[in-house]
Amino acid sequence: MKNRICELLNIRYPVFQGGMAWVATAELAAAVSNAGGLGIIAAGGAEAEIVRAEIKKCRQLTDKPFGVNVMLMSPYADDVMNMLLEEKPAVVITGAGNPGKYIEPLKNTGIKVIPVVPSAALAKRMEKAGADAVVAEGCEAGGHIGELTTMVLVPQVADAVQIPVIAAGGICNSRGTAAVFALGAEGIQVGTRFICAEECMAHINYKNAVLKAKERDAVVTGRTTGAPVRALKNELTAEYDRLEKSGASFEEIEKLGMGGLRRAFIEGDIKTGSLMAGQSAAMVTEIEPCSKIIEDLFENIGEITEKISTNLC
Ligand code: TUI
Repeated sequence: MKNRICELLNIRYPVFQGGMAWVATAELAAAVSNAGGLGIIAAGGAEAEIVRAEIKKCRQLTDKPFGVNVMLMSPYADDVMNMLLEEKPAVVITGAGNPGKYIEPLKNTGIKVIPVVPSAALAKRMEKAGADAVVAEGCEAGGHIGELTTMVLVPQVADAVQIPVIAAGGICNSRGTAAVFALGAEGIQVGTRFICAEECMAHINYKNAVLKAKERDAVVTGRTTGAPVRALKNELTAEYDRLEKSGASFEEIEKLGMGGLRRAFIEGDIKTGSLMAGQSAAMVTEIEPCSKIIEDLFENIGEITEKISTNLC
């Protein structure tokens, strides 16, 4: 394929692997980049030197471009950004906040900057500040989410900016790809399906929980604290709900979640771990190599669009 995203980033397929905290390691990112997409290492809540080591590992595993996702709620976000100015990955993707102050230094270093936005208003601000593209992420996504669905967010962002838009949230197959391209996207970001990639280092229990998930299993907690998170329903999400309803403080609720991702990813604790995943978990049914996942995301797009034309007349 050849479109603005492929040309901007020098990649074969306009697909980003979501920057999932803990899940998006050097191994996963390198496998995605080697398969022609954009692999992304997630900084999550990690210290800068840990992220630097992942970048170095990724460079051992691929000579293709890859990105680093910086979660702006992390206490280490400033340190991570300073480290990235030295390491110069091809792309920095930001999430969970406004990256305004970082855009200029990153761009001056030759790094492409692609913020995740939950609204058209923020997309416009990011374009003005010099972003190269934006990821419009709907609330079908896993992890920390905004308010709007992919269906209404993507067309509004696509109309609001001239820079390319990558759609995220709920996309896990070629029908999803065709749908968001119809909404104005020029690329896709896929998270949940890559949890079940062969090259993903997540504990097998976490992968199996995604494979087993049904359509209503990826639930949102934390709406009252202002930091809603979508994850697979388990004892942890039930306890979150209970605490929220009891009027517990933000700190108390935060404490409950600490270490949850680690428990899920490393220990395979599917009861009390945080199994962040999007609504598309219900459509993920196999553990496969990244190359197969990427091919499948762009398979038969011609047939799908033909079917749309037939159904419309
Ligand atoms: O960032 C994500 N998803 C994430 S981050 C994460 S790590 C975490 N761990 C524990 C608790 C909470 C998070 C897990 N999943 N997605 C991108 C995203 N960015 N979604 C929403 C936003 C966002 C929200 C507000 C981006 C910008 C924004 O700006 C607000 C402002 O300041 O204008």
